[in-house]
Amino acid sequence: MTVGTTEGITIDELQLAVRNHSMPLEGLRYDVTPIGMHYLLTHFDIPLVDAARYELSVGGRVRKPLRFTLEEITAKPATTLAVTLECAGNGRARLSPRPVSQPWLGEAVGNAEWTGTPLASILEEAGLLADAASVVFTGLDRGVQGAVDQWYERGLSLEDAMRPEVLLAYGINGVPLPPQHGFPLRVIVPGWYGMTHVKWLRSITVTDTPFAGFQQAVKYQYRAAANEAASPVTRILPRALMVPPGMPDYMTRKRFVKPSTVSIEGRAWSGRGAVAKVEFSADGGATWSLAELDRGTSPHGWRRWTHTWDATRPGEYELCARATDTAGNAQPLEQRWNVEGVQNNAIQRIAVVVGASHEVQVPADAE
Ligand SMILES: Nc1nc2c(c(=O)[nH]1)N[C@H]1C(S)=C(S)[C@@H](COP(=O)(O)O)O[C@H]1N2
Ligand SMILES: [Mo]
Repeated sequence: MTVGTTEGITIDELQLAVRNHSMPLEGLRYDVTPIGMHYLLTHFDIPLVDAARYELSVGGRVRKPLRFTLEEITAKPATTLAVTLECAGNGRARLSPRPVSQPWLGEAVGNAEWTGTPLASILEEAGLLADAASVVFTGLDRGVQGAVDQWYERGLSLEDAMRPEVLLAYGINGVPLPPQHGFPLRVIVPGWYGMTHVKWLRSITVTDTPFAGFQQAVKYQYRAAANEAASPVTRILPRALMVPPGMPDYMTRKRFVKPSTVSIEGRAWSGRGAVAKVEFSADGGATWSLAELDRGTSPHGWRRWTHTWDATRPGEYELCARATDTAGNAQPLEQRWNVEGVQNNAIQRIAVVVGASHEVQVPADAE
């Protein structure tokens, strides 16, 4: 099995990267991420679903197996929640050797407003049997991964599935889900990494044993080395990102800033507790100062942070941000390598040149 490469991005990885996109960092300026800017990750193909013929089935260890049309789901009590979604593989492409999969840099995130009906009430309607222990969500998309022919499936323990914030969502930012985000129905599990939020939901199956399918027991496992013990990927580790200041170089995205006092802004989140603090560094993480943190608009969504950077002295800088959550998790300065390249929440680093505008070297081939 290929676990990593130190070579340039392959055509296979590029193929994944152009199908699945991250959020441009300037998207951090919006409290609610515009739909087209929200990151996207689809393992196989986006299925074509006819809403008029769509049905969700609920079965397994329940008293009364049920089927719902989309109309029946949308007629149920609705909740709207702002939720930060992040792919577990965010940051993967910065590891060396690079685990071969979707080559994210650090921007596989978005904070959308999801509308749906609580999953718990659907499970209660079906009636859980005494031995119900786990809930399996199956998508309408099928493919081969790790030589296994599979429908995209993930499970949750019954306890996690019954949490009141877990939704069967049919809306994003006030409109029906677009095809790429799971039309007509998906799972939203606030606080958990992206793989949990099953799109194009076809069925919910209650089981008496934990789910052990490919995307659960084989993938989304944190392993420091191929032969080491695995621990499952679950909730999102803290991360802060900033909007890169000034203007970018087209190819390198290095920033150019005039000597001035610069307002820095960004967002921070954690699925393991509230964000407790965000720190800012202009010297590559050698010294830190506390940023100002907004209250945020949702317990499950990111929070805006700001900092005033004294960039009056010309020179080269490396800007960093670091989030710490109320559970005491802080972002590491360096990436921790692991087989799948998951849970990489090392601090963001942005190279900035501060110079008088006539000193700023804008590449001649800028398009
Ligand atoms: N059915 C299905 N659901 C899925 C996936 C998938 O490939 N198929 N990808 C998962 C992964 S790994 C992520 S990170 C999120 C991405 O959600 P988004 O594309 O709406 O941002 O969807 C999850 N749900
Ligand atoms: Mo993901």
